[in-house]
Amino acid sequence: QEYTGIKIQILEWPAAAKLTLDKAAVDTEGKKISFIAATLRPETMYGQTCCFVSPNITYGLYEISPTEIYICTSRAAKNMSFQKITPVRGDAKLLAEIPGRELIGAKVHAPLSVYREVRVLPMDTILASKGTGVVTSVPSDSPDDYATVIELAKKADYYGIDKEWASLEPIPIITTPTYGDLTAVAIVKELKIQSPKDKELLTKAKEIAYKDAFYQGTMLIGAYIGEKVEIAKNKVKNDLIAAGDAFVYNEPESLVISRSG
Ligand code: ZZB
Repeated sequence: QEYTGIKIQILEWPAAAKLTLDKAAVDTEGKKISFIAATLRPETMYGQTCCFVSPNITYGLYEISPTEIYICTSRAAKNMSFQKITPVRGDAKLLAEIPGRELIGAKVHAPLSVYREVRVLPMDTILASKGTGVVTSVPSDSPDDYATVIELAKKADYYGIDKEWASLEPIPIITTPTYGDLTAVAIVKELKIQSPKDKELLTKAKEIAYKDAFYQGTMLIGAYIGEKVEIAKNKVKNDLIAAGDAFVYNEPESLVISRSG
């Protein structure tokens, strides 16, 4: 599986994370520190409304260069180390470990998003065994993301977040003849999905959403307005990479098979 690793840069740490980093004596001064979200949909990055981490996963800060640090699972860092992403082959230098729940509320910059600053929010359904353990939220085009932000806004207190963090409007990114301008919103309604726990329905919704956008979709925003998604996808990806905001991240085949089993 080929993902695009999107760099979602930290602008402001939550207090709990700051404490942990201080204890680990991590020097963050003047460094670019980014969550790495693994996505199959780089063309939807205009519509990012938040960045998800799992409250139940421990993340690592990995030194990528003297000035750059990535946040992801250790499993992903190991994979990256065999893809010329870390300085030393087979090695990712761990600077500190940090529990996902301490990262919630961080203020971040998601490249291309129409929202200049977004927040890190919890997503319970993130798998540690897939991607980087970080998921960027595009509620307009990802049924899982839409179901999750609705749940978070509904039960903000329970999740320990500000309701506004989960209440940014989905942005129309892609239009299709079948589902209109907000594919995920339309499919979640059509399948009567009630919560992020409706696993089977969400799997079905995701498949429909992928196919619909890829084969029928046209871009409504960004540098490739009016172009087919099929074509724009790689152009947006290449632009993100050229700008230093993304890189190609491959997942070993065996892991791709095991995650669905
Ligand atoms: C942004 C995005 C926008 C995504 C969209 C999808 C969609 P797949 O198809 O099963 O391989 N993802 C990445 N890592 C994880 C993880 N560890 N646990 C749970 N979800 C994860 O899933 C790949 C997609 O699932 C990725 O692409 C990511 O969300 C999420 F409009 O990134 B995506 C119809 C889907 N639309």
